[in-house]
Amino acid sequence: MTAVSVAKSPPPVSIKIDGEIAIIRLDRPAKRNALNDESVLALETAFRGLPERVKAAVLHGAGEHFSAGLDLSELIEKNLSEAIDHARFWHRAFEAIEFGRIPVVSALNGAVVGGGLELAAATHVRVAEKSAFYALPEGQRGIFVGGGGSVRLSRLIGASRMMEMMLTGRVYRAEEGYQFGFSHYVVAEGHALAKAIELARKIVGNAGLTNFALIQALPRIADGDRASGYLIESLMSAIAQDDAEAKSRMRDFLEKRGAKVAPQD
Ligand code: 1HE
Repeated sequence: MTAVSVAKSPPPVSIKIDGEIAIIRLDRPAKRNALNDESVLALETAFRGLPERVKAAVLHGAGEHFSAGLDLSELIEKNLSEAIDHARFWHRAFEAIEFGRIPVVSALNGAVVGGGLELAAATHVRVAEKSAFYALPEGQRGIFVGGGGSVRLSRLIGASRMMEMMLTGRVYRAEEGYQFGFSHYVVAEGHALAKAIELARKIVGNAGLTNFALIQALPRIADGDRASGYLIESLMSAIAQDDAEAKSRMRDFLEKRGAKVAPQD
């Protein structure tokens, strides 16, 4: 028997932990960070496996593009039931981001398209560089979104704009996308990662219960009926204010030690 040496491809996702912040990078720049099964599983594993001390994460892509979306070389091989499983697998992985333990800030550049846009939509704060562009080429590829886009993007940018993007192949640039809610910031080329890390540092400075309420309670309130929303809000706000951390922060302000609210750059 002859030994066959199999060249192992480098991991599609890398993780760096810097104190309370995890920096997670899509690492297939040669394929424009297209998301194959291995990448999606690695993302899920990365987000689910973060150590307790990590309180926020930053997600970005290696190279000139955040992500070219689904690795099209994989979908072509799937039958009907495999394709359903595939979408459910993406849903599970992206849920680990949107409804995970910690807030996630994404740094976007170049292509943020298809499944890459669906991934960005699962993050809580999005910082785009001027090069970022957004599209849902699924319409042109003869398919539909499968990474939770019909649920998340229809809420983020509106079902009407999502429909228009997919029907016509519209590509939005960073500045336009900013106006429509694709990103919360637009920054100069090469600055998104630093800005995302700066924002993650602010986020970890919040009380833990506030961050919990924002990522777990708020989206459910927004999705639900008003009466349930008011109920959840009253419970959540009572729980948060009862915490020693909240009481000490409020005392700090009243005793002139807390920061005032001021516009920032
Ligand atoms: C890919 C993919 C991909 C690049 N799957 N291999 N997504 C799309 O329809 C977007 C398709 N990609 C593009 O339009 C362009 O590649 C980009 C605008 C993102 C970048 O352009 P460029 O000129 O910088 O790169 P390139 O030369 O097009 O691609 C470089 C390599 O990456 C090349 O492979 P190579 O082996 O020839 O070097 C490309 O084939 C490869 N590549 N994008 C596979 N997407 C859960 S449902 C979600 C459904 C979707 O996401 S559909 C949208 C899919």
